[in-house]
Amino acid sequence: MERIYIGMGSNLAAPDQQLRRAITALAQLPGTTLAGVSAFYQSDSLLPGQPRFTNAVAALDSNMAPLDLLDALQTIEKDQGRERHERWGPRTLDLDILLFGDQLIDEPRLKVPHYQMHVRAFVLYPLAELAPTTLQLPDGHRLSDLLTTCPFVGLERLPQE
Ligand code: A4P
Ligand code: MG
Repeated sequence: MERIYIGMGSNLAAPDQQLRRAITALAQLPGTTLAGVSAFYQSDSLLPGQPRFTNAVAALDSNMAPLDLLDALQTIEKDQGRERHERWGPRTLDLDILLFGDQLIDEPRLKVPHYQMHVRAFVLYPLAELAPTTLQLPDGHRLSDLLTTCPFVGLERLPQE
């Protein structure tokens, strides 16, 4: 079993509903338990001219292999109507593997830790709701240090229902 953190994002077609549907799908993955979900956060897109994003992080305990999990995440994205026209285009659902236990993964299809998680408030603050701030990433970064260098700016934590 590995503790896995998944970053979720949507900026099309009722983002909150997209995330809720994705959470249900994650909980149904084989050999996997949903261990927690952060609050939802809104922020402007990093890419100008795109709708605002809703983001959240989910914690999974799973015995799936990393590439099998990536395949499963891409199937969930597809089921929820994601069309890959262009990289970085607006998306109904983006599922990224942020951390996979303490594994460093460097495969053509999969790099873990996720390459941009260190500098993204919409990843780090929801992650900090689920993981201890003493968490050390396999690349040596400590979550508490990343939070210090990445201020909570432009992020709106949505009230939970
Ligand atoms: N891939 C490699 N490593 C991973 C990983 N750890 N998890 C590969 C998931 N996939 C990984 O991803 C492209 C390829 O990355 C996959 O085929 C997989 O083999 P993609 O999801 O098809 O493309 P993408 O999402 O357009 O690219 P990417 O790099 O994930 O986009 P970003 O950098 O995440 O940017 N603003 C706000 N506020 N919130 C957001 O969530 N997201 C983006 C997207 C821009 N601005 C944003 C947000
Ligand atoms: Mg992605």
